[in-house]
Amino acid sequence: MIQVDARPDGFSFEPSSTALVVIDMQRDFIEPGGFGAALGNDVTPLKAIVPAVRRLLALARQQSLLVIHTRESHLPDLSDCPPAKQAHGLPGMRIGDQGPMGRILVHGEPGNQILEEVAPLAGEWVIDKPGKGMFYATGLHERLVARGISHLLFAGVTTEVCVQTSMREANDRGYRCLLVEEATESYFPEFKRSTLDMIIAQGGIVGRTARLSALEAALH
Ligand code: C5J
Repeated sequence: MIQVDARPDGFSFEPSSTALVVIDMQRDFIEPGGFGAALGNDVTPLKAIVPAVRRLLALARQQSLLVIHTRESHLPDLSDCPPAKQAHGLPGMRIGDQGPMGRILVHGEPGNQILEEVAPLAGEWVIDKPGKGMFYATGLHERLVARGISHLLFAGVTTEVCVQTSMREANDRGYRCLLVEEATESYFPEFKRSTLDMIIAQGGIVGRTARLSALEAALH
């Protein structure tokens, strides 16, 4: 059993029943010139977590953890995008509109791809999700149950949207969850801080958080 020094208290897991989930490390959210930047966000903090996500991926691969990558991604005909979701956002910058890196959040478009630096390797799972959370309309829970996965380590962007939603969905389904602090980021520093605080409040109401160095120390 691996024991990690975490907040608000320790996190223990067996590598064989644990997966690393890397949420939405997509060009459109992270690269200058993508959709996130076009919305007026400073993408620099998101780009800055790439080395930490790479370290985490290396650790997971070394320990033969299941590695899962998600993409926020819709079918080209948007049949999997509820009208209410599409209606959100600024006119001309909505899901399916032509963005700076192809159609926004549409499968197969250049901006929808995962950054090369953290690209999936053969055999790793890539989940295209039409929601913010990774369980909605993806069949992922059934696949994880079949694989005997009970513990999830989380990384990716953005902390308070797709990462937190996925972690809450996972908590409700009975997974034990740990968010790696330096491997997640938001366009809004105060939202990241608040999300970490929310996760660990009340005895770790939706999971635990830990420094990457604590996970590395536990696994070496
Ligand atoms: C957002 C995400 N922020 N991946 N998506 O819309 O968090």
